[in-house]
Amino acid sequence: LHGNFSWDKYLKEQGAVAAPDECFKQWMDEPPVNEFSKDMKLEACDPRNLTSICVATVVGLQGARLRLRLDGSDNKNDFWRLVDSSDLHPIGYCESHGGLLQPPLGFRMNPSCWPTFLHRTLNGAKIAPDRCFKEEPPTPRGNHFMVGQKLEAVDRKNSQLICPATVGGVIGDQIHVTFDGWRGAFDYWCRFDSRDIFPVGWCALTNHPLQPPGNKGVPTYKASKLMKEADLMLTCVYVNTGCYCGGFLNPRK
Ligand code: MLY
Repeated sequence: LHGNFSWDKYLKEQGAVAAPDECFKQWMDEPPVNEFSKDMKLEACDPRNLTSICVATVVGLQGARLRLRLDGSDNKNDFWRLVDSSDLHPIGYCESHGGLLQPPLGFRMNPSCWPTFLHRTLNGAKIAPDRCFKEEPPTPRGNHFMVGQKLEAVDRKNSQLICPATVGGVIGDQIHVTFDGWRGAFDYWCRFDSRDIFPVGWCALTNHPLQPPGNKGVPTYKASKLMKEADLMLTCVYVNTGCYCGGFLNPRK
């Protein structure tokens, strides 16, 4: 149970089934524990420039996810990663693999300031210990999703949110994630092994908030009843023929 939303009740109401756990990359039997804490620093791939590894700071935590901000970047490009994401590494990873830490895309300062900035940002910082980083789960062998199955999915336009969703389509390695109760503006296609989709119950299991379904799109029972009433109302429009009605209404009809 999550706030007022219960998957059990909802699945029954909808006559729908949850996509089986085995469809997902994410573990259900042993969800990763979030051992990070706020202000810890780590290395992360720059989501806007995937070949760069940058210094990141944990600015928020929710369930098994971290809200990250790249050091030297602004606060408008925060992003979320699971603690078992392969995009995350302890400080020192890049250097020990022969790489150099890069300034983030949109570095606020002159590029020539980067070495000094890097030195200062790490000096005396709270460094995330190795034990915080969890192994990435194995990838299922193929795409076993089926149209109509329910899941929990990250709203990529509001990536702090995880919401009830339905598989709207399956093509090759891709599934169409459609958000329950929303008209389609948030829907997206992703690979079956995406880190943005989770089995029903994942949020409850990892103590992450789950949004309730929206109230748009496919009308609920109550909404369709109201719409029928509105239709009936439209069949009896009383016109005061003494008034000027404007160009759309003929008072003589
Ligand atoms: N304020 C935004 C939030 C929409 C969230 C939709 N997700 C949950 C699918 C809006 O109403 O557009």
